[in-house]
Amino acid sequence: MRVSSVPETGNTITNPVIPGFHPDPSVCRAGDDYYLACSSFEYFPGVPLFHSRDLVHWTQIGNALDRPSQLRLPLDTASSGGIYAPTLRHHDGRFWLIVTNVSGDGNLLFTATDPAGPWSDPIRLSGVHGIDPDIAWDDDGNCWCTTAGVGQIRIDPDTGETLGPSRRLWSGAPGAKAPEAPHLYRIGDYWYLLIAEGGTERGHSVSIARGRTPTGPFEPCPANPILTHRSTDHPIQNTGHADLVQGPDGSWWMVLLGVRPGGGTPGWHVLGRETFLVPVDWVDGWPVVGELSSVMPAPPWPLRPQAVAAEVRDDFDLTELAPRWISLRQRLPEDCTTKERPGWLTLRARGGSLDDADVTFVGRRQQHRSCRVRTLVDVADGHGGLVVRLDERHHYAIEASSGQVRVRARIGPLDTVVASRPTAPGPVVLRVEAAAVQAVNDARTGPDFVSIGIEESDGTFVELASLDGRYLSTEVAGGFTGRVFGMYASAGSVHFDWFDYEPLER
Ligand code: 6LW
Repeated sequence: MRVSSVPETGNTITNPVIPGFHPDPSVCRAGDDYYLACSSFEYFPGVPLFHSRDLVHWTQIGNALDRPSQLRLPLDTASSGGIYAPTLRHHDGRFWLIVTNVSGDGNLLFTATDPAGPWSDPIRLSGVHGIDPDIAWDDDGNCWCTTAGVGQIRIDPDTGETLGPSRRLWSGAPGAKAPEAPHLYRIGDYWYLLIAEGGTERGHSVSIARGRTPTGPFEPCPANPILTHRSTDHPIQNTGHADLVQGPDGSWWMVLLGVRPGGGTPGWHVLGRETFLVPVDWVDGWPVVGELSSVMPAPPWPLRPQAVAAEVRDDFDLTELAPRWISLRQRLPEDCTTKERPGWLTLRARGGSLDDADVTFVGRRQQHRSCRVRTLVDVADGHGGLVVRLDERHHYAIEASSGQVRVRARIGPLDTVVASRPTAPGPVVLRVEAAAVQAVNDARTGPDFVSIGIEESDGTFVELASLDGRYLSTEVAGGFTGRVFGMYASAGSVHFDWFDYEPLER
């Protein structure tokens, strides 16, 4: 069975264009092709990269940082540490990716001739301070690196050397917190400095300033913020961290992050920050952002759905894992392999449990508010199972060991075995299902329920627990990531024959 990654209805498209934990989008165009990169935090491989021909349908073509020489995430990398906020650009025949590894290596620059990889080893930018680096070139060949704050320094992109002092450029609205996510562009007669401000929570917003040179001075747009959903009851919230791009017809568009809170008050979002698309007009030399909604008019060019849509089932028949699969901090080939038992994914425990940084884990992002995940696990040689996790301190898991399964909920300092049940000898199908709450009759209603259980040999679902999903939300757990469903090993070796991810909505 195949599912389309982005739904369309008639002449409309739906947002988010990249659902699930895909924040801080940065987009660039190379001829007829578009590429987009996102933050990845404590996960390895890092910086998921997407390709599109129409800005609407995006296919993951890889992860830019897929070798330990590019991405060092030591075991003390905190959840929501690691890789923040890339900028992706196409310049001078090459792709350039600049990111911050907040867990040690600081600002790093990578290049590639093909964005699907391989990407270079990092060029370290030890003289560039601050997160959210942007990279832009002026007509004289100067390369400007602009960071949150908002500050700017000239760099040599081939060596990573800084050239001259760092200068403060513009910090958005007086008193607004967290001016960040700068992107600098030459558009027409002006240089535009796009930023996010107000923090990445409900106050998030996008503002812009312009100047005659890449170094300013910058004049703020009188209509700032040019996009925010703060203080509204809009279903898409926390809108900010944007990047601009031209469509195939020369019209302007913005990609940005937003969240979809569910339930009553204060609203809980469980999928992390997602990537949305919105049209942009220009009036008097300033961008005017169109209405951002979950269903909006399709762009005027032909839509180009990608041939490869997300498969429901991964059978682990290939020697390499598909790019959607992510691990925690590192992926040691000897602990995670499809070669030991062909057609199965074998995970070997390193000793840690789901509460620990070094758990052997392979997962994929939850991308739909309602969805079903199933996996067939063989625990003849160990213990392990299926988890939906936000971080080490917030997860619900069903763990199999010889002859039994146990459902465990970890919510902050609380850790409870919610249910357990004997199982028949042999492999067992574990199942976790998220069901979004449709109607909120009480302000205290959570965003979804997470149902956890096993399947009998005839496919009948035996629910062992149904847990309130709010405890696996960003509003409860904090941080910058979203839910990930994963397989893990907590003792010995655990074998997974297949893993299904099935959207139960749109
Ligand atoms: C990122 C910052 C932000 O560096 O959140 O929403 C931080 N914006 O720009 C982590 O994603």
